Amino acid sequence: MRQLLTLALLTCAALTATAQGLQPISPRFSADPSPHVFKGVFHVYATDDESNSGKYWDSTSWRLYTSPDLTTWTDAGVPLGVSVFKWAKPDAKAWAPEAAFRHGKYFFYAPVGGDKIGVAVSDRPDGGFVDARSDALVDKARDANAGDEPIDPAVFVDKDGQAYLYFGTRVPKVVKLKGDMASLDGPIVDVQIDGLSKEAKRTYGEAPFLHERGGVYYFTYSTGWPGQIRYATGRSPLGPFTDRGLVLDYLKISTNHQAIVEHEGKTWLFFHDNLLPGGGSHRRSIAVAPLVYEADGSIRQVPLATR
Ligand code: FUB
Repeated sequence: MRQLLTLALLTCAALTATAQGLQPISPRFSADPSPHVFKGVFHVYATDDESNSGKYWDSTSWRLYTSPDLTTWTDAGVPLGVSVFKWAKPDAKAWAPEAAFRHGKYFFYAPVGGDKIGVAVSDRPDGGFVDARSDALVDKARDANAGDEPIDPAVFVDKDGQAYLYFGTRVPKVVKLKGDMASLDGPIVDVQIDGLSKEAKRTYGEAPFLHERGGVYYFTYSTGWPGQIRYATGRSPLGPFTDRGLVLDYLKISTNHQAIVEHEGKTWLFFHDNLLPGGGSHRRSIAVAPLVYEADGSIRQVPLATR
């Protein structure tokens, strides 16, 4: 009976999502997508809203979903939890994750407890992660200019091999990473976004993310709670960036968190929304939509109605 009910709910969810032009990638509540293509397979690391209390984002482990084609998705389970980090409290909350592949290793960047970012490493993308250090990579109490809330890490590796870590709530931060991908290389600096209206300037929220196309660096982020996804462009991963406009308007959810991945000449925007039955601000679901560039390199706003 329970299985029948679950099936009915899932069918209902799929229909609802189709009506909105969106399909959640999983029937499991999940958020803050970090999409990557590893060995030709999409890997999406996520905050696990299914295992939180339903009242707050207090899950203590992350979740992984994989797909060969963005249509068929597999729930690959728990790649790691905060328990990997011995310096973290066992009940520290596990928020928006990030991953990277370098030197034959998979790195996982883990915001833990809202005030630290850990880094773990593994030989495979779906598990086996161990702490890459014995302390946090970023620590609000230790590192100058780490900001009020060092969360939402995003890693960008430039063509010259230099890696950058972006993070931060309310003020976006960037810092270079050393070649080991597990140590900071220099000071943490604020990301400068020029050309914002006074109102927009006040509303930088979270979810900083960087990607590059044709020598242009695109900095995307969420404007707050609730959040639009906006973008700015620059000529260096360190900025400054100039505001270019909206990527995604408000959805029916109190947060948003985007990431962009390119594969086989196509670009995809991952984000979260409220698509599943029983969904809400702490029960989010991940969706993906094509991202289209205009001839001048500007991003066409993703056509999802404000809801
Ligand atoms: O999932 C918890 C927090 O909500 C994330 O860190 C933010 O990006 C927001 O989506």
